[in-house]
Amino acid sequence: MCSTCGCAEGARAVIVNPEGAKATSAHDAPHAPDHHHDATRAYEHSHPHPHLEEQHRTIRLEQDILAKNNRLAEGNRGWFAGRNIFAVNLMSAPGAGKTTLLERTIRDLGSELTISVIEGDQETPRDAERIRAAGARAVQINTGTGCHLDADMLSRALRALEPAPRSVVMIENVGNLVCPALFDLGESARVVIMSVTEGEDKPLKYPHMFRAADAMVLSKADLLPYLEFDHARCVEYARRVNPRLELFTLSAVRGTGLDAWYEWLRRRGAS
Ligand SMILES: Nc1nc2c(ncn2[C@@H]2O[C@H](COP(=O)(O)OP(=O)(O)OP(=O)(O)O)[C@@H](O)[C@H]2O)c(=O)[nH]1
Ligand SMILES: [Mg+2]
Repeated sequence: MCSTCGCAEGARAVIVNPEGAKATSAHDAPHAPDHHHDATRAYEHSHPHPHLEEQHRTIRLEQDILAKNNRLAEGNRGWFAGRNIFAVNLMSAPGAGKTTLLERTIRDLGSELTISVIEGDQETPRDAERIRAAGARAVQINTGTGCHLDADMLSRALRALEPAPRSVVMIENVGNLVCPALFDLGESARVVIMSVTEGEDKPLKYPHMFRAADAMVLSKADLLPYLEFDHARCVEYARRVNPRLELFTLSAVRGTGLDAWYEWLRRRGAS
C-alpha cells in the first residue's frame, strides 16, 4: 500500500472528501462526526454521480503529482548532465537481485568506473551497508509506506551522496514492478531486472515497467536448469512490449553473462 502516489486507500480518502482538507474516505464516512455526514450527504445530493466525480478528482490529483515530479526530474536531469554523470534507475520486483548485481558490478568494475549508489527501500539501511561493504559510497532512502522513489527524494539523496563528476550513479528503486515506472527520476537510463523465478509472463502482465525501460536484465540464470522457465518466450514477450529493449541474461552469483552488461555500462557511461 502506498500513501505517496495515491494507490493506498488513505491517499484516496483525501480525494473523496468534498471539503478537501479533512481526509475521510468512503469507508471512513460512517464513523465520521455528524457534520461530516451532513457534508457528505449534501455533496452526494448535489453530485448525482459521486463515483464519477471521485474518478475525476483522482485523475487530477495523479496528474498534479506526476507533473510536479516531472518538473523536479528535469532538474535532476540537468544536474546529472552538468556533471557528466550517468545515472541508472534500477527497478524490479522485491528480491529480483538488484543489490546482488550492484555488489558484483562494484567489485568487478570498481577500478575502472567510479560508482556510487542510492538505495531505496521502505525500511532498514541493509542494502546501503551491503554496497559500502562491496567498496562503493552509498546513501539509503527509507520511504516508509511509499512504494517507489520520486524525483524529490532523489535530489535530496544526491545532495548527501555528492557523486563525483564523470561518474556512474546507480539508483536502486524500491522493489515493486508497478509504481516506480510512473515516476521519472531524471535518470539517464532505466533498467528493469526480472529473475527467472518470476515466470516468463511478467513483461505482458506489467507492461508499463518493461515499456519504460531501456534495458532488461534477466537475473538468476544459474537457476534455469531447475525451473520450468521458457527463456525464448520471455524474450519474445519482452520485445513484444518494447522492441528497443536491450537484453542481458546473467547470474550475479555465478558470474555468468556479466560481460555484456558491463559493456553496456561502459558504453552508456562514456557517452
Ligand atoms: N541463485 C541466485 N540467487 C541470486 C542471484 N542474485 C541474487 N540472488 C539471491 O536473491 C535474493 C535477493 O537478492 P537481492 O540482491 O537482495 O535482491 P533485491 O532485488 O536487491 O531485493 P530488494 O532490495 O529487497 O527488492 C538473495 O537471497 C540473493 O542471494 C543469482 O544470480 N542467482
Ligand atoms: Mg536490494
